[in-house]
Amino acid sequence: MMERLEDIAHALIAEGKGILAADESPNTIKKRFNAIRLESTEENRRNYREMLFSTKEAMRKYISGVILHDETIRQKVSDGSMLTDILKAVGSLSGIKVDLGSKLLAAFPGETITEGLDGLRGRLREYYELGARFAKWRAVIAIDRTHLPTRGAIRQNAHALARYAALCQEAGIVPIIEPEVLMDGNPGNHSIDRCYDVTRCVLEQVFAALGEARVKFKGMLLKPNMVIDGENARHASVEEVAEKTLHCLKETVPAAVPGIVFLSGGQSDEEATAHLSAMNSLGPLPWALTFSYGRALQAAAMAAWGGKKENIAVGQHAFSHRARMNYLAALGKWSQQQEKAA
Ligand code: 5MM
Repeated sequence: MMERLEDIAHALIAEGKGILAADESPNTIKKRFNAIRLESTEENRRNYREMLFSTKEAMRKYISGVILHDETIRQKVSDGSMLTDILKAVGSLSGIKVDLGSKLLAAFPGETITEGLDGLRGRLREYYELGARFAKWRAVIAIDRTHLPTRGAIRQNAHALARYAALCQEAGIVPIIEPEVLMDGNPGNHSIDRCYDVTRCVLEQVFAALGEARVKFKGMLLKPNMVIDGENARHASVEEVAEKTLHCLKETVPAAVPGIVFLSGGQSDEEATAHLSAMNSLGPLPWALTFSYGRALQAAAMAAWGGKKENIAVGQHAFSHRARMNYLAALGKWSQQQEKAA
């Protein structure tokens, strides 16, 4: 059985494979289901996730692990087995979102702090028993053209990420550290250079806090945003995003970290794939670069499924396609031709 933190981390980033982030909290999944006019009931959430997890080709070949919500890790399918048994059967690792969401940070207007440290040691013990071998904690960093984020908010979020990561490693669970500088945030009109400066400052603070908390870099993964201009001011080319993101990561992320698993953060499906592939084609790199996408892996599949049993196969086909495209991108081998050939 794979129990060393390093082995788990390596399995998550092996040979072009990446992570499916399917840990939407009730609020988030409700918004996604609203778009396909589906009520967010426990049964619909289970059916949706069962549809994804039983996509055999995608799960076996391209997805190394799935980040689950607390509800999902405890959920059973109709024959009484656990949803996580489907993951085990295809050799995919179970991960768990352990943060309790971002809340307004007192004295810092417009900024948030992620909660969930109280009682975390006990929750991690339980999640380990339930089969989780990796976890995720997302810090949300607001960005604008001039004032946000503040150093105070960055440091407080970095501190929380570090305490979370040390507790995970103590429990035998690989922490995914997700400091997300919002790409689709309001007003979303900042330049790519502003995103570079903010991301660099955030990653510097995060790695300083991780070092102080004695987190083992070899037994963790980083889930960052890409360096990109705000959603309402998109000008940068694929090459510029790839170069600036890599430059920023090389300046801040120690080579001992085995892998970087990006979030997609409001990029279109194809943008998220193209950027990842462009970065990997600029190797060799000190760490593996792959994906831990939520929206960019799921959006097409969810729309094709639409909550209907008879659409399960088309939903799975759409999911398999995106998973394969991102697998190719993680190997630096994605192209427009492959996108269209499918
Ligand atoms: C799947 O969404 C995750 C949970 O989000 P909420 O706590 O807001 O419900 C989220 O953390 C996600 O993993 C990251 O934002 C990356 O997902 P994207 O969609 O940006 O790739």
